[in-house]
Parts: sequence; C-alpha cells; structure tokens
Amino acid sequence: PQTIYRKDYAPPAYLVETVEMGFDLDPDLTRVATRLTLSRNPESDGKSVVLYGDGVQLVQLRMNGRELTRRGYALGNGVLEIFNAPEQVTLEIETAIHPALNTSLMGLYVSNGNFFTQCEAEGFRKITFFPDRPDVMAKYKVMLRADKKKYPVLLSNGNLIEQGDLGDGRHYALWEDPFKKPSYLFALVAGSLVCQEETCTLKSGREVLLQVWVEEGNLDKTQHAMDSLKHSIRWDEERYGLELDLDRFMIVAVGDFNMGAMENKGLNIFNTKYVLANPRIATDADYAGIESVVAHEYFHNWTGNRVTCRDWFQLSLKEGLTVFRDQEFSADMIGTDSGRAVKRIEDVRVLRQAQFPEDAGPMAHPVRPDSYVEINNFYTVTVYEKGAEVVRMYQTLLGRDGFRKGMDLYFERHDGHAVTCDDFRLAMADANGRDLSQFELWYSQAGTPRVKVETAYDAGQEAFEITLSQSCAPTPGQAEKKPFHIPVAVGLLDSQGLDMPLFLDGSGSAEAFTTAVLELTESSQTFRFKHVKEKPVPSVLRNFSAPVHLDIDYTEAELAFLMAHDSDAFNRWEAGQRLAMRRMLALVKTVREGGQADAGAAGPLHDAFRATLTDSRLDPAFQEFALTLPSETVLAEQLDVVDPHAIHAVRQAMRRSLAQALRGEWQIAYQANRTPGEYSPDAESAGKRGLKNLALAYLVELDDDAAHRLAQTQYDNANNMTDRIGALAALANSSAPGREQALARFYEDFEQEALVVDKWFSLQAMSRKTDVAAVRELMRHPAFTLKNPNRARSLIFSFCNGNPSQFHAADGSGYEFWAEQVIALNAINPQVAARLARTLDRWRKYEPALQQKMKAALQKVAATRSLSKDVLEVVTKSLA
Ligand code: DPP
Ligand code: ZN
Repeated sequence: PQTIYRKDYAPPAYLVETVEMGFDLDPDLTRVATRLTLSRNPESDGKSVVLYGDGVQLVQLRMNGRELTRRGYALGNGVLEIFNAPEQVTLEIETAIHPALNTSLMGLYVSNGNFFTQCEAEGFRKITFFPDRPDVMAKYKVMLRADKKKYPVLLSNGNLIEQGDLGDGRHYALWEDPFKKPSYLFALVAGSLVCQEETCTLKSGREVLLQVWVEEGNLDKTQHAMDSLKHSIRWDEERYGLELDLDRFMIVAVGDFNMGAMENKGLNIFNTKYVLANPRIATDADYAGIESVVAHEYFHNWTGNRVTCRDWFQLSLKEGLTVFRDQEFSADMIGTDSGRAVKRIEDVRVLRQAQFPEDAGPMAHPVRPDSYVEINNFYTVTVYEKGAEVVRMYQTLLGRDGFRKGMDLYFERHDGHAVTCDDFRLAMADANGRDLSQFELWYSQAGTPRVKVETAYDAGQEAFEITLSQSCAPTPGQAEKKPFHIPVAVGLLDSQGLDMPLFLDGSGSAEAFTTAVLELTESSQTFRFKHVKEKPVPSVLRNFSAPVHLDIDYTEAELAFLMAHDSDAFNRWEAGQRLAMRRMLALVKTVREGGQADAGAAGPLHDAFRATLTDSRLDPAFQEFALTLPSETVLAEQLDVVDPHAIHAVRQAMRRSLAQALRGEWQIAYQANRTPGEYSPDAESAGKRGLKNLALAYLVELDDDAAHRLAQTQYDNANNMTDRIGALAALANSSAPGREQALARFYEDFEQEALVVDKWFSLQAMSRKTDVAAVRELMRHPAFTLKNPNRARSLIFSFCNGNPSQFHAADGSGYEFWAEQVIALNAINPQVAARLARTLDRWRKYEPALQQKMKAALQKVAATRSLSKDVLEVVTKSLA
C-alpha cells in the first residue's frame, strides 16, 4: 500500500461550492444522486477534477448537463479524474451502495435496522464520488426518502426545511446546513427512533432546540446526556465566548460504532456507551465519560467544524485542542481544587498508561505525523492526549488570559477555514507577543522527552540551584532530537512542609510567588533561587506541567514528606507513586533473580499509605488514586526487559501486603465511605464509592470469609451499577463460594441491556481467574459477536490488553488467540482489527522466550491474504 506524506500536500484544483444530495434509502440497495457545483481553485494551477470513491458503484456521471463516457474520465484505485475540465463545473453523480452489507461501519451502514453514517476520516467516499478532503468545504442540501413505517425519523445536518409524504408508503425530509463544511462532517440518520428534547436560551437570547435521539425503550437513559449538553453550551459561552451557531443541535445514539462519538455539524452521532445512563445500568465512570464525550463533541462545533483541518496530518489541531477543552470542562464541573487535581491525575494516568508506551514503540509518531498509510490508524493517544498536553503547555506558558487571547485571535483569523497546527501556534504567539518557534518541535518530534533534575543548596549565599537537562530517545525515522521548549513548574518546600516564597534570579519580578514556571529551552540550564533560608525539598513538574519523564533523586523520606505536605496535589500523588514504584521495581529484580516477591519489608510505603488512608481531611477521590499502585503497564515501561509474570506477581504481593498491614484501616474506610440513600453521580459521592470499592478490592486480596461476605453483601444490596460491578469484580477475582452464582445472576438481571452485558464480558475477561480457554468459552456465549465493536472490545480487547498475566501465558496461547481474532476482525471491520493489532507492537521489550512467540503471531497476521491496509500498516511497522 501507498504511504501518504505531509510534504506532498497540494491545494485542490477545484473547490466545491454547493452539494445537493438525494438518498433513496434501502438497506439492500441505496441510490444516491449528488449534484456538485465546482470552480477552479485560484490557489492551484491544476485542471483536473479529482474525486474519490471507495467501494461505490458509479451509475451515472454528468458534467455540465452532458453524460461523461469512459473516455471523458479515468477511474482506478478509488480515484476518478476528469481531465481538462472547464473553469466552472456542475457534476451530477449517481451511485449505488449496499448499507446492509457494510460491516466496516464507515460510510452509510445499518445498525439494528436503522441507517447511520460515519464519514470521518474518509467515509464520505463510500457514499459517493467526491473531493473527500477536509480543505474542500461546501454547503449541503440533503433530501432523504425512505419507507415511512420502517424509517419514521429522517435526520441530516443543519435545519429541517421541508417534509412530507411521497404517497407510496414512503416519505421525505429535506435538510439544509447553512454552514460550509468538509465532507467528513456530513451525516444522516434514518430509522425508528425517539427523542428527548428541550429548548435552551443562549447568552445572546436566541432559543435553540436540543434533542437526544435513542431507540424506543431508552428514554429513561437520556437525561444525563441532555444535562451534559446544556452544561457544555453554557461553559463554552463563559470560558471562550463561543456560542452555538445553529437553531437545532441533535445527538443520536447508535449501538454499532467504531469510536466514541462523532461531531457531525448539528447531528452528532454517538456510541450508545457515551449517551445512555441511569443508576441501574451506568457506573460513576460511565456518567463522567458521557459528560466529557458530550462536551468534547459539542466543543468540536468551534474547534474542528468552524475552524477545521487543512489535511489529516493536522488532526491534532482539532483533537488535541478539543480534548484539552473537554478536560478543562470536566475539571470545572467538579469545581473544587481537589476535584481539579484528581481530574488532572486521571488524565495523566491515561497518558502514561497508553501514550508513553506508544511514544516509545514502533508506531511512535509526532503529534502532527509526517506520513501514514491509513489515516484511521492515527486517531491515537499521541494525537489526542499528547496533543492535549501540548495545548495545555501554551496555557501554562501564557497564562489563562494569554491563552484566551490566542484562542480569540485564532477564530478571528481562521473562522470558516481549513488550517494547520502552525496557524494555531502562530495565533498563540502573535496574540501574546511571544516567539514560539521552538515550541514547534512538540508537533514535529516524536518520543517522550526525559528531564533530569540536579540541585545544589548554598547555605552561605541562601541560594538554591536547579539544573535541568533534557534528552529524548530516538524514534522511528528520528535518530536525533533537538531540545524542546519545556515548561517546568517548580515549588520549594521548607522543613515544615510549607511553600517558600520564590525569588528566581534574573526573572526581574520582585513579587513573591510559590510556583515558578521554569522554561527549559536548551539541553541543560541552571536556574537559581535567592533568599532561600534553609535547604528546601523541591517539588518539580507541578500539576504535570509537561508530558515528560522526570528523573529526580529523592530519598524515601523526602518522598514520604512530599506525599504528606506538597501543596500541589498532583505531586503529592506523584510522590506516593514514586515510592511504590521504587519498591516494586526492586522486588521485580529480586524475583527475576530467583527470589520471592516478599513485600513484607515495605515499611515506609505502608506507613505512607496508612497516613493517606487515615487522613480524614483528604478528598476520598484523591485517596483512591493515591492508594492505587502503579499499573503493570506503567511498571513495564520502567524496565528494559519485561517479564509480565514477575511484574504481576510483585504487584499482587504488594496489594496483599497492603491489604494485610492496613486491614483495619481498610475496613474503617469501607464503612466511612458508604453512600446510603438515593444514588447521585456527583463527584463527591462518586469519590466515596471509588474509595469504598478500592477498600473492598484490597480486602478481597486476603480471599478470606470476611472479605467474601463483604463483597457478597454489597452485591446483594447494591442500588446502583457502581457498587454492583465493584462487588462483582471483587468476587470474580476471588475464590468466594458465591462467585459463579453472582456472575450468572448478573447476566440474567441485565441480559436486555447491551452496555451492561459488555461489562459482564469485560469483567470476566480481566479477571485473574480467566485464561485463554475461558475466553474461548465466553466467545461461544450466545450474546457474543465480533461484529459489534463494543462487544468485541468488551471481551477480546479486555483480555488481550487488560489481563497481562493470562494473556502472556508462557506457552504463547494468548498470542495465537490474538492472531486469530485480528484475522477474523480484519474481514469484518478493518478499523477495529487494526486497534487490536496494536496490542503486540511492543513485543521487542519482552523477555526472549515470549518475544519469539509474539513475533511468530505477528508474522502469522502479516502473512494473511487480503489484509486491510489498516492492519497491514500496524503489523508491518511492528515487525520493522
Ligand atoms: N472526531 C471524533 C472525535 O474524536 C473521532 N471519531 O470526536
Ligand atoms: Zn474529537
């Protein structure tokens, strides 16, 4: 397959002004008539109209009123080219497609009898031939025609202009989108759906209609999504002065969806997972996920839709920025300082768990990639989450007000246009009179930089020096890296644990502050603080001010001190993680050398954890995170050679020793954090449930009668899904007598709720008791299917990515299973298959015996015939 390079970008030869489409919807054969008006692009000297089509049958093609025969155009490899076209062109294109056979879930497809579309990134070309690239923006008018009984609801982007009967049992609806948009934001929905609707008054006084569309029977699960939408609208007005520009905003839930959701103009289409919630079926995490995804897609209306990407290499322009915006929104929705910190910890955990490994592996790519084979493979944690960190760094460097000025200038300059990451950076720089040219390296260099910290205190001079040195390991195609522009937020603690006033030498500011943002721009730089009355304990990279690895030598006593006193909650958490990590890595070494995973000697860690667990001033949500050990994946990242069994054994031993040593404290925390009464998903109650369920999970590590009873009682009495699933997960990991019965009962109780059945599969897939054979058995369950992405993810992905000790079975059976599933999924849905293919991309990091078996599995997939370019790109790069 062909590699596409960023450097080859050329503007399109023709621009599209208007698009009129007529759909005759039928699951077996849908006819699409498209009428385009195009004109030559003054920015190009090309004279060919270039259209893309993927798997669509061309029925007829007319140019300026005349039918074009095969002599008038060339068609091959999904490209239709009309040579030497006139200045102004009207094209009439008729295509035929087969929605019911479309299992890729890209383009127009059928889910549970209803029609849906997904056009990002290049799905529109599965509907008709079109200049399907984001820098071609046009106004759309869309006529939908379908059987009235089967498809009573007909939706598309923008405003409903007209609807009526066609007489033959069919009806129609005509939609018009007043805004120019790229084709990836096109959407239609047709089917039997119902909606919750509300009106909302915008800041300007304009009234808008908000709708959440779902299948019948789900109207009791839409309120939270609706509330989240209203909160998002309000927040974007207040924080960024951005108002909803449409009269109607629709969200539609669909059970078969490749991703989380999609920001089609005025008609967002969502995975049901990010819409449907009530206390019976949704956990606290589900509620939070819905709130953030609803916000994310809504925020795209400005950052993505009004200002869009020039080409797909710029994907992070909209995604990094919009993730940053949804992160800030969620933090504001919690509202408290400790809530904000907890949200930050959560986001950094995701970054370390998923993005740091990506950045260190064979698929590593810059936030703005230079090349791709399949763009769908670049909807990554690097583009999204690291991209959001890059946007956050502007705010850290420029301040909140400076960042807002940059946003205002960005919209002033680029509203209605398709632009690049450089345009965003320049808006930030120009609005603040700053030179941000070095900052560009965050977009062009892959890899996680490493910042090393060295300090020196001079009591005589009352001076404290911090020397920061940066480096970045090679990544594919990038052997040498230039120094990044890294904001490092620093505080100094005195012996009482209080923040010292900071006087940074050369900063020119006489004002005392307690956190300084040091700007590291060279390989190595020394920063000097004056008037430092005693030797401080430095708190470095506060609030995780840059997406880097931080190498800093602390004693265990210093870590315990920071954990107890740092005013920066993020670094309090970080200190605890470092303390635990240090112990665990030492134990892994012992185990690798043939010793026992005896965690008994972890005295200082126990003391520190005990202090956190019993400190009643702390926010329970913070306690939960602080008392959770670094994950097996995060541990693996710290090692040169990964032995997943040693890591698992150590983490388990550590959990058991913490359970044992703090048994009484866990029991007290369990009782103290009950949330009796009616369920509410608010952050405070959710935090308590989180800590309570963590206490339960630790206690169940003891696997004794008392713990079993506790879990069983919680299961029996639960009035919400968070408590129910918390208890079930605890039981599933134990040898409790009620384990099997609880699992069976859970299924019976929730058989009708697809999202809960997903949880049931997922929980078993990740149970330490589930091996490859048990997963194969679960695949034979009547409720299992590979065709539904959520279901495939719930069992297959959960096992391969979320159950390392079983997946990495010494005999390689996990890898064989993985290869089989990648191959099976490849034939159904390449995008989902390619995601699963990523599971083994870090195979070179494992111990030799496992490495060989992983490589064989990868080679097996690579040698499969009719591999999609999605999967081919992943396995080829993994083996390279
Ligand atoms: N553009 C979508 C999103 O991230 C991806 N399907 O919101
Ligand atoms: Zn997005």
